[in-house]
Amino acid sequence: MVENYSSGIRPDFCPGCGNFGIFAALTKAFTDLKLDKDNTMVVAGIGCSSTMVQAFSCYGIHSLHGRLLPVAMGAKLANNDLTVLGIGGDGDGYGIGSAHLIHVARRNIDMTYVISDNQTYGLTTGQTSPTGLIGYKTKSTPFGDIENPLNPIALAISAGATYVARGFSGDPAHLAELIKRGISHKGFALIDVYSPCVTFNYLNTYDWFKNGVYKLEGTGYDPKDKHAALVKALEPEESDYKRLPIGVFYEEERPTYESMDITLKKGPLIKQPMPTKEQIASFLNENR
Ligand SMILES: Cc1ncc(C[n+]2csc(CCOP(=O)(O)OP(=O)(O)O)c2C)c(N)n1
Repeated sequence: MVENYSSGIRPDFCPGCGNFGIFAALTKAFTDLKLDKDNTMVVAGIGCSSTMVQAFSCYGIHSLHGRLLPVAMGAKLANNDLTVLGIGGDGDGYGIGSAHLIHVARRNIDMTYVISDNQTYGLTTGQTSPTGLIGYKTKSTPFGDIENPLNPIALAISAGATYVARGFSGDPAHLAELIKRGISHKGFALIDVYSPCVTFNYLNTYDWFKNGVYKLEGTGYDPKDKHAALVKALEPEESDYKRLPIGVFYEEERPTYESMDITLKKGPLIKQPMPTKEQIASFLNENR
């Protein structure tokens, strides 16, 4: 039987929003991987992109702005048999939530984080975000953005993420393959998705992306080489955003946090017996 991952709630993005492509790619990835709905959890932050958590019929939490990673990590550590995904915007993940990103990446928690990177705070009606480009005019930067944009791919690789990819919401079939590979990867997978905000971002439009994106696959690029990955991550800024590589930048096999944690080696926490009152009391006494 083909699982239906739709909750029946339709995402209410603006017509033409890139998030539709991300939603389609996620649905395709879930379907192709035949994910068990009872064993899958999607955790979202707050933002337009985050609202898509409601459209899936697996477990889901709409958490706080910038706090999806601590919630997702908590879920994974409570039950490391779960397939955990995070979905949110660039403001959520690279702004208010950026410190969490660094530490979840270095711990190599086994989860997949898909970021809808529209270079804008969509839900709050179009302020510039940490990935907004210099010169980008918004309500918060009426004379153009003067802050250097953050490079999410370089950040994730240097922080220790073991799967780092970038897709384009205008190519959902390609994006679905990146998401499938990210979910199948054992460790922390970050998938940054170039995604036009047609309502508030008149700089990074579909045409702007289409003129720059090209696929790494088939170029002879080796995603196992960390140095090459960091050089490749710099390509957009060094080409003045004329060349925008998409595909897998980096992939490494490294033990996950869960596989090394002494308690989780005994199995998922939720399947382990609760400590007795006496055990807790003796533990507290020992550590006085
Ligand atoms: C702690 C906190 N600060 C600020 C906000 C207001 N807020 C809600 S969504 C958002 C930014 C949304 O942008 P992004 O994360 O890029 O997602 P998008 O809407 O573009 O998908 C902000 C600043 C909030 N909800 N909570």
